[in-house]
Amino acid sequence: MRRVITYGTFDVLHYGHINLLKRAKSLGDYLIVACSTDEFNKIKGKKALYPFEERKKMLESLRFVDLVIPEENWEQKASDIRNFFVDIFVMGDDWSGKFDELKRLCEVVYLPRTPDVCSTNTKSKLTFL
Ligand code: C2G
Repeated sequence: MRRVITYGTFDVLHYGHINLLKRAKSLGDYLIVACSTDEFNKIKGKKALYPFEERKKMLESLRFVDLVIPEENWEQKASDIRNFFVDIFVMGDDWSGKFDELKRLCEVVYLPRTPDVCSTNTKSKLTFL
């Protein structure tokens, strides 16, 4: 059982997120998604449109997501990897190199981002519909 983990806000869930999550799952058998809490988003300087509970529910509804846990700080990744016996840590390549210190604990994979879609421009497009 190869266990994969990834982290993010996943606000206004869109096909860029879905592509990332599907590819992350395809690298193993069990996908854990650490979803940024509203409090952590403040630390990240992000204001999500949807609150944590709703973003968590949407992620849990995806058949290729097996578990959603809260991401509460920058520092929890190493303990998450140990506590959940993670084999592969995955992020989009906008984070390329940023988490290489985790290579001492598990495989680290950066996947190409899906071009031309992000929560911010999705929100602005919806505003002008
Ligand atoms: N992503 C993607 N393609 C897009 C948009 C996002 O592949 N068009 C990926 C990002 O690279 C990230 C994941 O989807 O791996 C979640 O993106 P965000 O919700 O924007 O997450 P972020 O704010 O980058 O938070 O500790 C890590 C942080 O919590 C990551």
